[in-house]
Amino acid sequence: MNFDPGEHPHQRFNALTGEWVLVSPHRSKRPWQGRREAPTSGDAPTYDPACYLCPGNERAGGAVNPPYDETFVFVNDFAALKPDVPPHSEDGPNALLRQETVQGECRVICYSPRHDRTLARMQPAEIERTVRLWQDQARDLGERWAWVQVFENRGEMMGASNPHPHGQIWSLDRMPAEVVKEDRRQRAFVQSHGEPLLVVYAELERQRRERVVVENDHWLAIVPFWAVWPFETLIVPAARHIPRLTDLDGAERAALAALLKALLVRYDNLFETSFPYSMGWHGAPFPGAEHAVGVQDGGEHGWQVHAHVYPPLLRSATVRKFMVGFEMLGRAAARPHRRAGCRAPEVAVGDALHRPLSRRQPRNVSVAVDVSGARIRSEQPLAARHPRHDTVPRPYAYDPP
Ligand code: H2U
Ligand code: ZN
Repeated sequence: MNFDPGEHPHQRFNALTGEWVLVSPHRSKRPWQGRREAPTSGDAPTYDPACYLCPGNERAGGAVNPPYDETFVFVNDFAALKPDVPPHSEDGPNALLRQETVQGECRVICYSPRHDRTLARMQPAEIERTVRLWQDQARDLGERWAWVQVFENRGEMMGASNPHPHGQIWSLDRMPAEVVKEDRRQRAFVQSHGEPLLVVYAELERQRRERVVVENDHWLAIVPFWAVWPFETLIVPAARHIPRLTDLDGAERAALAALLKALLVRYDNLFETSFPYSMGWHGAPFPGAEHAVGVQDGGEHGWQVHAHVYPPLLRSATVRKFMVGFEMLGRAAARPHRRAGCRAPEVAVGDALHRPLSRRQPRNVSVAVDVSGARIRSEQPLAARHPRHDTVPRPYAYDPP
């Protein structure tokens, strides 16, 4: 019997974190009688008088938003990190009760005054403004903090507190654990190979073309070889070494806006819902990191800026993946979508997302049917119900309750 990555349990190495991921492709066939999520409401008003983030409204802490007409940034009223905590550290007996203060700053960033927008439903020029906002914020906070984490929780399912298009920035005086792992791996790779890990990896994926979801002259969105979440993607520069978001030039910024639009529209169209996700940017730590825990230098030469996109949906707009049990107690376990005869499970995911829908119909149907389990299997495949368009989000249609 020969090894078939679309059928046989195996593990994959996450080159970026140095951890192994368990891949069990056959598990996508299991029936689901568990929790179904409420579908996202697609009909938000353009302005919601009860929204804490809409222009002119009062926030939960009592502050009033200005009547902003592009983007708006404010200090999080319920910040997880504060800049003025008194320094303190202690270990306790046998270093069993260690604790220390952490200083930082948290901000909320509104992408648009329009309550009903999402990044997928914004014009490329508006998305570009958001990219510029990420850059400006990273530059500003990077002067004071070792690590600046730009991220977005999109949708109730991923814990977003509000549908208004917004993200967050947490910046702090040290590197978080996930970032320390990536820092070590990228540092080691550039030392032994002479080129940054993600520069080499992006080139490999660009040549193989199996896991590329969207691409343009400057960016690639790929399903990483080591993906754990069902429709996980990694956004990486395609053309050159770019350590941080703040290093993008104008063309790269415009291209990133275009790529985000194309990727997020594909996500929305896949299950005909406003696709939930957690997305965030990783790049070289700022110079302040030289003094931060576990870091000797900024590590800039090994770092390539990238975004992780982690969507929770598994087989339809209402069935999500839970990271519980073995994933909590053992190691991260991927249960990627599977298509019969497909060489590797994550390739089917890339297929489902990236092919132009008019051309891909036969393949898309097989993916949609194959990944979605018994209940959906009896439905007419999505692609057959509506002629779909790659770049325009269609009005959401939901799974019947
Ligand atoms: P999330 O949707 O990802 O939770 O981000 C919204 C953030 O906005 C959240 O961290 C903050 C919350 O603390 N917030 C305010 O600072 N003021 C408000 O009036 C509402 C929400
Ligand atoms: Zn709003």
